[in-house]
Amino acid sequence: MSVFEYAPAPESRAVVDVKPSYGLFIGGEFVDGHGTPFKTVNPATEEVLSEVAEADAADVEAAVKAARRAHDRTWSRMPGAERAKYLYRIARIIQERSRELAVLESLDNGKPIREARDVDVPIVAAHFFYYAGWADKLEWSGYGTTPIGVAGQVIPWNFPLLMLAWKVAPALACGNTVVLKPAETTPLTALLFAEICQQADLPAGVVNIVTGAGATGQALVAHPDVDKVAFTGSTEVGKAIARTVAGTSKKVTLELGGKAANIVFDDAPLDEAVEGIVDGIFFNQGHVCCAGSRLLVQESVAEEVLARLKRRMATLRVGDPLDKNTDVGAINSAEQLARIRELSAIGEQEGAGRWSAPCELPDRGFWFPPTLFTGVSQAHRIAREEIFGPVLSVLTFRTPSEAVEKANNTPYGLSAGVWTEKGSRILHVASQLKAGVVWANTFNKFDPTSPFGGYKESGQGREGGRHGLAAYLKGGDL
Ligand code: TAP
Repeated sequence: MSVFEYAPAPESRAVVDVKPSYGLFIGGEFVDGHGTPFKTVNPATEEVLSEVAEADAADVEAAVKAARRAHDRTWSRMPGAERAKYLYRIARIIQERSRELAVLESLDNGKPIREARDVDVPIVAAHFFYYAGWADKLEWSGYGTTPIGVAGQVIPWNFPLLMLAWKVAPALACGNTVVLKPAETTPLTALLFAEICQQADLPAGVVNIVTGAGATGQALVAHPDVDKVAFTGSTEVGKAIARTVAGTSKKVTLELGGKAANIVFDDAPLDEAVEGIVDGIFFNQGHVCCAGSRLLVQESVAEEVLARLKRRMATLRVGDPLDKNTDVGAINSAEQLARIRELSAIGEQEGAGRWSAPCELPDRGFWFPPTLFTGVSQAHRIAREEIFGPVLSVLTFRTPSEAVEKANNTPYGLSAGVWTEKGSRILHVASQLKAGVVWANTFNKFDPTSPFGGYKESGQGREGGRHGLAAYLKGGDL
C-alpha cells in the first residue's frame, strides 16, 4: 500500500489521433509496405493501438533511393542557413504538438506521461534547436562541412522519439539525408514525426521512416548505398552490425548497453543520494542504457542508505502511465518483462536477497515492481548483465579505490554517478572511472550541448554537442 492516496489524474488521450493503420514514409509520402503488417500495443493495457506496415528489402531499397536523390539534388546543396530554417521549423512544431507527442509516446511505450511530457519531448525539441544552430556554422565544427551522404539509422524502444532526435537532427544539420528504422514495439511517434516533416515542408526524401523488426534494420544497415550507419540498441546487435559493415566504406557509430555504477560515499547527503539512486534506476522503468543499475554504497552507511531507499521506494506510484501522478509505468513488452523476470529469478538462485516495493500491479498489461537485490557479489549475473528494468543490484565497498575497481569491473562503460560532498574526491574518482559520462551528485541529466557515448562494449562515437557532428561530416574521421 502506498503511504499516500491520490485521486487519479489521467491525461486525456483525445489530444492524439491514433490511426488504425500506418504506412511507410518514403519520399515525403506515406506508402504501403510489402511486408506483413504488424500490430503495436499499449503495454499498459495490451490494447492494440494500430497496425503498422512492415518494410521488406524492396521498401528499404525505395527509401534509400529516395534519400540518395534528396541528398544529391537538394539537401546537401542547400546553404546551411536554409537547412537551419527547416530544423528550426521542425523544432517549433515539436513544441506546438508536444502534448500530442507526449501522450502518443506514453501510449506506445508505457512510460509515465510526466516523463514523456517533461523530459523526452522538451529534450527532443532542444536537440533540433541546438543542431539547427550548427547548420550554418559547420566550418567551426572542426570536422569540415562535407556531409557523408545517406545515413541508415536504427533505434531502440526505450526513448523512441528522443533517440530519433539524437540521430536525425545532427544528420540533417550536416546535409545528410536519412532512412530511420524505429523499434517494432514503438513505431508511432516516429510516424507522427514523419507528419511533422510534411507539415514543415521538408523536401521529399530528406527523412524516410521504414517500420519493421530486426530484418528491416538488417536490410537497412547492409544496403550498399548507405554511407553511414548509426545504431542505438543492445551490444549483441551492435556487434552483429559491426560485422556486417566491416570491410565496407561505411562509417559507423554504435550506442550500446550499459551497467552503470552509482557510487555513494559516506559523506554524501543521503536524502539527495537516495533521490539520485531512485532516479538512476526507476526513471523510465529502468529501460535506460545509462541506468544506475549497480549501487555501490560505502559499507559504513549501507544500512542507513538501504533503510531510506526502501522507505522512498515504497512511495513510488506504479500504474497507469497516462496518470500525471505515476512514477513508474509499464514494461515495454511481454518479451522484456520475461527477461526481467528471468534475470531476477537468477539473482535469487545465486543467493542475493530480493526486496520489492509493496505496490499493487494492474491486472492487465506488463508490470514489474521496483525491486532491489542485496548481498550481491561482482560475480552475480545481476551485477554483470544489463537487466534493463526497474531492478537495482546493491554492492558495498570500503575505500575509494575499491569503489573504482568495482565500478570498472564490467564490460560496459557508458555512465556512472558519484555522491560525496568533497569536490576533490569527485574529480579523483571520476577521472579513474571508465565511463563516457560521469554525473556528480546528480544522475540522468541530459543536454543537447553535451556529448554522450560509451567506452568498451558500450559503443563507439558520440551523440550530442559539437562532437556529435563528427559522425555526420566527412572530416569527422580525421
Ligand atoms: P536491440 O534489440 O538491439 O534493438 C535495437 C534496434 O535494432 C531495434 O530497432 C531492432 O529492431 C533493431 N535490430 C534488431 N536486430 C537487428 C539486426 N540484426 N540488424 C539491424 N537492426 C536490428 O535493442 P533494444 O532491446 O531495442 O534496446 C535496448 C538496448 O538498447 C539496451 O541494451 C540499451 O542499453 C541500449 N540503448 C543504448 C543507448 C545508448 S545511447 N548507448 C540508448 C538507448 C538504448 P526491433 O526491436 O524492431 O526488432
